[in-house]
Amino acid sequence: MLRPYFVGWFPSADIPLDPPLPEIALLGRSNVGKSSLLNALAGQRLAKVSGTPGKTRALTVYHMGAYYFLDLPGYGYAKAGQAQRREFGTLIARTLDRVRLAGVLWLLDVRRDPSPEDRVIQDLFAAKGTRVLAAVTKGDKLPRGPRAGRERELRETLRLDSDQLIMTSARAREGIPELKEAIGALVGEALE
Ligand SMILES: Nc1nc2c(ncn2[C@@H]2O[C@H](COP(=O)(O)OP(=O)(O)O)[C@@H](O)[C@H]2O)c(=O)[nH]1
Ligand SMILES: [Mg+2]
Repeated sequence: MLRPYFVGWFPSADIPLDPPLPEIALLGRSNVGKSSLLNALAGQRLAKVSGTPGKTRALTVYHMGAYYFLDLPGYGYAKAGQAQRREFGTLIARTLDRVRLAGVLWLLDVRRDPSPEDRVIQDLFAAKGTRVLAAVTKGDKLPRGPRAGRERELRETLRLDSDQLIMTSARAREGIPELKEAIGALVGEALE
């Protein structure tokens, strides 16, 4: 199989991608563990893991073999200004409008309750009719018992189906095969 690779960094969401393949947008609040999960899925260091949030400002595209990841900047960065937030809102909305978008991989930190911004984003998914696959990140930060309870709790508050939410840990490499399978299903549905 082709190794995943970085395609490019784009200032706007209306860029054509060649060859045409199903696309999955990657979205979550900044510092949620997006780069780490992306690297775990790719099996190599594609994205830079950083302790400093708010770095990515545009769309970063990765070729993943059967599909593209469209990596969006993390939202909820406290130091982002009004103009930047507005620009970012437009980038997300336009990305969700892309014709080949199979769905969104939405990342949620295991230790945090969904924020008001998470709710706004979820409303946007509903308004756009975007298929959602939620990955809970940093599962290793909770012992197994509380982790299972947390998983159930998140599924209930966010009204997600059981196959729509997957517990992962990039650090412990847990939930990665399950997540790959769920992404494969989403990509497969887009091709039907
Ligand atoms: N314990 C733990 N920490 C993680 C995990 N994934 C990411 N982190 C940490 O969370 C911080 C942000 O990670 P990063 O992948 O850069 O998140 P991003 O800002 O969403 O791209 C870094 O300090 C990572 O080391 C994980 O699975 N477990
Ligand atoms: Mg990152």
